Amino acid sequence: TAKERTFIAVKPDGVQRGLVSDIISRFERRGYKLVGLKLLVPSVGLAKEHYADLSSKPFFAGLVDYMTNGKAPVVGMVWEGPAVIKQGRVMLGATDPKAAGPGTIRGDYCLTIGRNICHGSDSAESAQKEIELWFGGRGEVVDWASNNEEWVVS
Ligand code: YYY
Ligand code: MG
Repeated sequence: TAKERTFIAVKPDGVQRGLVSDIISRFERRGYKLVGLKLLVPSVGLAKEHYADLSSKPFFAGLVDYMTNGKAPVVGMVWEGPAVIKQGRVMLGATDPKAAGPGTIRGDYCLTIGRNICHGSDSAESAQKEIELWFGGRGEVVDWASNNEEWVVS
C-alpha cells in the first residue's frame, strides 16, 4: 500500500565515503517519501538488537563493532510509499556486492559483503521492528502530505 514504510540505513562505510546524498537521492527521485531521518553512532545494544537474528554467525562481533565503534556514524531513515520494503531491497542490491547488479547501490559502489554500505528491512515484520527500534515507533517518524503525491501515485 502507499503507506508502506521501511527502514533504510547508510552504514558507517557509506557515510565515511560520502555516499549519503546519493542514497537519499535515489529514493527521493524514485518518488518515495522521507518520513524519518537521523545521524547517530548506535549503541552496542541497538546494533545487537538490530542484527539479533545473526547473533550466532561468526561475523556477528565484527559486524557489531563496525556499526558501533564511532569511526563514522550511521544515517537511519524511514521511507514510505508503494512496495517500498521490496523495492528498497531491489534498489540496495544483493547482500554480497559481488552478486549485486549494476544500477543498484551495492552494485555501483561496493565490493565486499563486510563493507556493503547500506541496510534495508527485508520484510514487513522486520520493517516494523526496525522502525520501532531506531525511531521509537511513531515518536520520531513524521506524517506529512507530499504535494507530489498525486503526480507520483495513482
Ligand atoms: O539484509 P542484508 O544486509 O542484505 O544481509 P543480512 O543477511 O541481513 O546480513 C546483515 C549484514 O551482515 C550484511 O549486510 C553484511 C553482514 N554480513 C557479513 O559481514 N558476512 C556475511 N557472510 C553475511 C552478512
Ligand atoms: Mg538483513
